[in-house]
Amino acid sequence: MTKRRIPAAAAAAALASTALIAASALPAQAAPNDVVRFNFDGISLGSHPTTIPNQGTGPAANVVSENGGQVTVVNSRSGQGRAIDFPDHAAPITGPRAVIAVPGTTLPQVGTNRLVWRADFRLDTGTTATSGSADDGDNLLQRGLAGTAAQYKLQVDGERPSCTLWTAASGETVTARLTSAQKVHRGQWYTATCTRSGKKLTLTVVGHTGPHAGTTLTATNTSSTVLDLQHPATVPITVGGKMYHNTHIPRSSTDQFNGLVDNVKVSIGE
Ligand SMILES: [Ca+2]
Ligand SMILES: [Ca+2]
Repeated sequence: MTKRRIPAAAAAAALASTALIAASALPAQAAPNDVVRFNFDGISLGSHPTTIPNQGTGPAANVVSENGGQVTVVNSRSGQGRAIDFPDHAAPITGPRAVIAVPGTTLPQVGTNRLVWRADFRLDTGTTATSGSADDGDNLLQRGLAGTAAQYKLQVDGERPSCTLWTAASGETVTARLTSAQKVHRGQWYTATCTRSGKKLTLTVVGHTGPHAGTTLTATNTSSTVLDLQHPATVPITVGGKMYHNTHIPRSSTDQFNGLVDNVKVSIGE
């Protein structure tokens, strides 16, 4: 029995290792179903770009600004080239905001297909958003808003990563969220990946630096039906905050992500 158990354990360890790599690495080549892929490499260090090249099949992104906000190209974690630094926390409604937006006009619908959306992130240290301020959320990646036709979202509000799906047609919201005991650490790099497959929603968070380095945290939830995600063409995919439609940031509740972002991907279908 012992001889059988050891290979099984080794195989399980190898599988776990493979899964960790799959969850944390962005493959060098885009897959046909990747509509968004940003690695931000090749953009000049220290620059404030207004457009972002898309290595996926979707269109290039625009940087949309309010109150003079801008994004800055900075060094990513080791081996990951460049990253994007979003505006620092600013509680007032007049604070600078900036969001990366992929126009929705030619984006394919998700429908009931498998959907994967992910990003690497490092939350700023220091000031945290206080409840009720105009900058009290940290939205990483999404298409659509709650209460509109459809939404998929990855956010890190309160240092607790979560994935959310919503459709008006079903009237259902499903969220997979880490527990309060699994909060991520500010100033450290993570990869957060949301996967919707059938009724199942899975969040996987892999730590790269700091106390969570090499640690994988997961959360799952299940919807009552397979949510059929249908977005109006005017709704963009956004990185670093919310937008009402292709040109407008909600100033009162941008949910501006305050920190660094890299290796963004949205993949529709198998
Ligand atoms: Ca990069
Ligand atoms: Ca914020």
